[in-house]
Amino acid sequence: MSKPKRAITNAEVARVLREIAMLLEMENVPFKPRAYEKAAYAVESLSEPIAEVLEKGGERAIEELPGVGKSIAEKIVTLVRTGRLPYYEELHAKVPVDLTQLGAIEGLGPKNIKVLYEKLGVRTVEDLEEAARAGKIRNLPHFGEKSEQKILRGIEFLKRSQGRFLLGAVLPLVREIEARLERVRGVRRVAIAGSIRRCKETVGDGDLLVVADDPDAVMDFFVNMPEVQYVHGKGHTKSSVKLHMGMDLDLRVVPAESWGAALSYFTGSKAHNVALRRIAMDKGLKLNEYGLFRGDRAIAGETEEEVYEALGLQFIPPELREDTGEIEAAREGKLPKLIEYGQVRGDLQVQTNWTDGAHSIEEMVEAARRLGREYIAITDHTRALAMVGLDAAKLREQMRYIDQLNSKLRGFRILKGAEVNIDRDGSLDIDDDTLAQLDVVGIAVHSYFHLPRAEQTRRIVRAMENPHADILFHPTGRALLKREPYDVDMDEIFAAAVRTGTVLEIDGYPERLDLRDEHVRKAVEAGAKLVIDTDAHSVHHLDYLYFGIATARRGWATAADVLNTLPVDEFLSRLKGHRQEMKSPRKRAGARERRG
Ligand code: DGT
Ligand code: CA
Ligand code: CA
Ligand code: ZN
Repeated sequence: MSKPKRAITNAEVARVLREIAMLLEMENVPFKPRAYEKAAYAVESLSEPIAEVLEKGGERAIEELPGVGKSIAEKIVTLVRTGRLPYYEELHAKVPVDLTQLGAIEGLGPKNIKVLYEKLGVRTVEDLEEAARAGKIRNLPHFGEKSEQKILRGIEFLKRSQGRFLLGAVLPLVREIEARLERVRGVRRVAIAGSIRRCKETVGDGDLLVVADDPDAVMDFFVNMPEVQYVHGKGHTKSSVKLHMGMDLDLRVVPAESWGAALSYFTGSKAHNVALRRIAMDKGLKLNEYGLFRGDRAIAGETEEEVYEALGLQFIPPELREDTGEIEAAREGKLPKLIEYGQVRGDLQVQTNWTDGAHSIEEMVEAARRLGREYIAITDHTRALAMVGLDAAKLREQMRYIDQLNSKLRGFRILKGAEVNIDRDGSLDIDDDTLAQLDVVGIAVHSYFHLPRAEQTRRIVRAMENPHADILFHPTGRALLKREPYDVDMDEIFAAAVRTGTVLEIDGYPERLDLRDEHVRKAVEAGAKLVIDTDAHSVHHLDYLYFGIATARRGWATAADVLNTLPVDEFLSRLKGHRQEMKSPRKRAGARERRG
């Protein structure tokens, strides 16, 4: 069967560009690998399909992408127009291995992949596992028994991650499909259910529900969408498809009078559902996806609210439905009033083209304003990081520049910040005098990820004790589906946060979501304060705030737990006041005098 020709996706183009970067690195080509990586990143960050960008704006539009020069633009054009790229194919022929999969294993860089191929013929992750289990890797130059073990752990992690997708990678598409379904004739209601509605950080498959006058028309529409690669099944009440991006998507048509019961059932989680059903049984009722029944008579089912009410529970927001205490709390009327999606006023981690971001300070400000933010902190990386970081002099130059920009702005504030590296011993890589001039000092681990637990914990706590440190960025350093967090005693971090007044970040970048939901809950219980931000490296990332807030909600956080729900002046005085009070009582008096 021949399939209709399909435009190459942004993810596929990015993948080829990344693999070129890896292949060039294997050959020790200088600079170019980084350029290809940047280009991959730019393509991936596009909000529009690259094929449409090309069609509308021609080759010029491709060249105008941040970090894309003429030569890479030409290659992208070839790839998009023909679906192939001879330049890539020639390079790949020399090391014909599954670069993306092998490269996804932590600690395995392009050069190692090349050695593994040339010495052991490793082409796939399966080959790699076999070689590692046979003890063949420890004998290679630059490898040892330790790296062999590490590779095996990396493979395990990869297997566990397989078949799951980042919420941030799937939500825009599923929402778009939701909107399209709303426009199908006879469709009365549409909702996203399942783990996506609960805002779980990764998603197995997508679940959509509709109420429709003509179910077959919806199903026809659904299985014929251009994103569909394969139809698992098509029926009158349920259809299931596989999308080109790899994820399965289920669509169910439900009766209007069962809408609430079905939405509750298919939102899950399974554990939450089981607990709800038990409560129904205890009341002599029966709960299923069609409604809540006494005998044959439905007593609730049209809305979720009435189902929870009939069960004697407060309404439970989807983000809490994991059976981790929400049902007990709802029964006692003690659910927290969760932070709302519109309540965060400012973004506190934003990178620009002063370092590894794609856009200028002005562009980030403009985009943030358009999204309704009242302030953002510019937090470019400092010195040590990958040669892109700012030193103290450059940071001071950026501060003066921001002062100038601020003097021209009305109703918006740019905060002077930095993402300062924590050195191995817990010291910071920018001097105290410079740090003292910043509005927002974020501190972060970007090196020595593998220190033993006690040492890693001590290192981070020591950095938090620096009187200038305001926020601990991405406290665990995990990369979802990619890299485990570093080994650190989080209870000690929460205690240190309270003791030193250092605020903990919920980084909303979909691959991080760090603190994660469970940690948020513990941090809040410990009495630590939080901020939610995006870690944006491009204007397209600024709406990742949504995922950060979702994580905060999944962690039972209220607006009072999150400092950047405050207007800018109050926010700053809480950030600094809290800190100085805790860290150095004398300093606080001094600051007050200076402020007059
Ligand atoms: P996922 O797709 O792995 O990210 O997680 P979910 O929660 O979306 O799970 P999924 O797609 O298998 O099912 C969607 C919801 O349907 C799930 O959250 C609860 C409900 N559900 C599915 N199967 C069962 C079941 O066997 N028993 C109960 N009580 N509920 C189920
Ligand atoms: Ca699902
Ligand atoms: Ca499903
Ligand atoms: Zn960082």
